[in-house]
Amino acid sequence: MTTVSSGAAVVADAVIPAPVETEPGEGVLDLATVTVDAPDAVLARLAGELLVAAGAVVADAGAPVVLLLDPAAGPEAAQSTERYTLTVTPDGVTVAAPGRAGLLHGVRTLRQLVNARRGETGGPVEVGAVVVRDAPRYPWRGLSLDVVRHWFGPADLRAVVDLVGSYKMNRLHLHLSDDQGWRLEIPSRPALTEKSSQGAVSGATGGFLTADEYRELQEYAAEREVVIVPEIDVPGHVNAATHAYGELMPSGEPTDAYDGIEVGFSKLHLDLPATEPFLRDVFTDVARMTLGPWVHFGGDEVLVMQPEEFGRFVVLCQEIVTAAGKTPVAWQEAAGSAHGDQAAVAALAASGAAPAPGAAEAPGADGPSLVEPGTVLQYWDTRPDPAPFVRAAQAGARFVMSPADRAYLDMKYTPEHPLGQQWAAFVELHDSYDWDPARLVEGLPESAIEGVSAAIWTETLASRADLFSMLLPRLAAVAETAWSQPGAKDWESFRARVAVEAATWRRDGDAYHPTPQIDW
Ligand code: TNX
Repeated sequence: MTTVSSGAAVVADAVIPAPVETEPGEGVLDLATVTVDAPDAVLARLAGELLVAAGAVVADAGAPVVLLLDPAAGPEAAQSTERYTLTVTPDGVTVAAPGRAGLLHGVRTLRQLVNARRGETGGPVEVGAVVVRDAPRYPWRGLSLDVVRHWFGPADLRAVVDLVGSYKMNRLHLHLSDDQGWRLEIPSRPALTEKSSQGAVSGATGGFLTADEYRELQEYAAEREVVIVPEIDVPGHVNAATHAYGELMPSGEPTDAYDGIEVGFSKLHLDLPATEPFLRDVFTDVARMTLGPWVHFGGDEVLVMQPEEFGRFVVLCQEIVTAAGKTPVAWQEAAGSAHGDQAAVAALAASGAAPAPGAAEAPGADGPSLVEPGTVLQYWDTRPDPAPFVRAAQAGARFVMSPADRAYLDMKYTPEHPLGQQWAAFVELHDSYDWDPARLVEGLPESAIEGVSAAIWTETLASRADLFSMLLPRLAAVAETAWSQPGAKDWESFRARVAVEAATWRRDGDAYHPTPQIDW
């Protein structure tokens, strides 16, 4: 980070994720009253809202905040379409960017600069003169959110969109089906939500997005340059589906509803006549209802299926999603890796279930990869042998990195933490900050890495406060790992910036965990 500090300039102490380049100037701009000028009315409204949140008033005659499209904006040589240049002088603000994402990012940076000067007690709404030139390291910077184990409805989801957007993250991946519930209306398969949407873990109340609510959420996110990535998890994690449709079971009988938190016990059966039509109906509907280019078909933790059948599911789901016009996304197992927790696999096999995949016999383990070029694999379990991932990358797969011991924000901060799980690690703020996505998987070329996603599973998280207290402050750490170049990251600087940003969380009433790693 080429940051030069000067007097009151607090750029280096304010902006998360750390920008590429900042150059403090002379003087201060009063932003108590602003006039926003933007290429379209939506951008003008959103920029106004961000500045109002920072304490400004939007009026016809205030300090000019001008958003303008400019292909030359951003750091020299930056290629990302999300790059921007923010210029503050004592006379006004200009945000220049080649596209609307960069314009929003510039305003998000400005919001943090104002917040940093304003502090807790509501000091003057102003910003020091500065030029910030910025661009992301990776194109995919996201959060994966489980809305099955506990249900989070449209208002919570909009709050999450705002949160991820504020740290310049641009994907919200929603885990919409699992053993405990089905959370998205599927017009061709109405029983999924009629029969399987009301449950959740430990008898909690479920819910689902209607097709209209799903569209509205995607539009809300798209305005903020956040793409919703829907996940329907198959061929495991499917008890909500087999509860709704008995034809998906060899017995023809629907399975019982499930409100526990075990994983890996349920599965579809590819050789039943009902299975492929079910997959085609569901994924074709989801693709039709989805504005963004991706559909996630899951593929994780099928602990009770033969590798050969699992491989055929992977091939079929890629084909269906692609035929529906979307790019497939799947968990890392689709590369043919073994499940990392061999003890769990053995226990399930011993319980009478079918033998589970082992590393040697997993599909694609030593033959050609089953993954098609362009398919996005989400890496989460750091235990398996990396060879299948390297082969998938050679076959053209793209990788989104969600290492559970760093980026799973449902992991407890410490052994004493009241919420969360601990199977992967205790993940304190420093753990979620101090890692490099390009150095996780031995032999995986950096060019195969599409980006980074934090993930939060909600077995133990029942309210928005639970959720946010696990996300904050760690989401900010993952956001910086996804956006900022390794050389721009600095733990001490990050600690200071988190303490500054916390004023915003307190003002907005957002729950966060007051980790002792920060001088709050
Ligand atoms: C593993 S991560 C899962 C989820 C659980 C999570 C809990 C992944 C692809 N599968 O089903 O909710 O652990 O941390």
